[in-house]
Amino acid sequence: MLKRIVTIQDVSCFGKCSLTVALPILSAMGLETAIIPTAVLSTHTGGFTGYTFRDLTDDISAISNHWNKLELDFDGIYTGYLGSIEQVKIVANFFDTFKSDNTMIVVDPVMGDAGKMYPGFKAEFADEMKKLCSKADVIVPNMTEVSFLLGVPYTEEYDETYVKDMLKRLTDLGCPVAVITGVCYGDGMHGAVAYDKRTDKFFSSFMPHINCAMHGTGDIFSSALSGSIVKNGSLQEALDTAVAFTVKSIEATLPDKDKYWYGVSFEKCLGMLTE
Ligand code: PXL
Repeated sequence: MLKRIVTIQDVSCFGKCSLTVALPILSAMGLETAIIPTAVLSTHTGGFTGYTFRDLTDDISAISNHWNKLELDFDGIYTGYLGSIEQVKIVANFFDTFKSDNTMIVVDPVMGDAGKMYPGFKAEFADEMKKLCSKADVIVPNMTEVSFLLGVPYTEEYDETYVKDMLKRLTDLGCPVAVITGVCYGDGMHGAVAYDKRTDKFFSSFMPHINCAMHGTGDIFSSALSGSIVKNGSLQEALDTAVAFTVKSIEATLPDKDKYWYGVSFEKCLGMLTE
């Protein structure tokens, strides 16, 4: 039987991130994938200027109300980029309506990268995002988002002890599992580290670091992680799948990276996920 996931994030019509990445990845993994688009932008905001932004906040509750009447249920709910504090509150209500004992909620608290918030985000957004994280089963911040969620300074100089401490503090927000993405201890490896508060166990997956920052890698990672967790339930397997798929996708982009500066050529690697 197909498992069913709904992913809630924006449509960036050009540029390969959020829904245009999540939908193909989750479908390739063999999940029935429903979507709720939270906004439609002509491009993403990372490197493009003059983009359009149509807010779909009112549609989120309307879609949710219709689905509630249809008595739809989901094995997974995965949220990414949300454009306003109001949207985060509405998504929290969506969790309350659709969460059952069998629903795995993954929140990627998309807010920024490389120590900075994305355009249009303000500090108060992080407070609302913290509340959404408290309702999740798994949260997937990068180091920048960790700093906004926990109110600690952003740093690129850290060690394993620091990451483990941050993970424990993230689960204190209320979610049983936290995953930090884009972890690099300066030893030539790059990957993700996770903590499961219920068993007090840490997990990690690393591959050799590729020294090239690309847009959309976080969404690729979170999509593959969410798909794997909903399908199989194993955190270690999900980390390995998401790290390998993200790294292979980055590698596949390198030959044409100047032409495709706006996104990752993950399409070349989708076959890894269909097996
Ligand atoms: O990849 C995260 C993301 C999602 N959606 C939009 C963005 C970004 C990052 O810049 O601009 C619209």
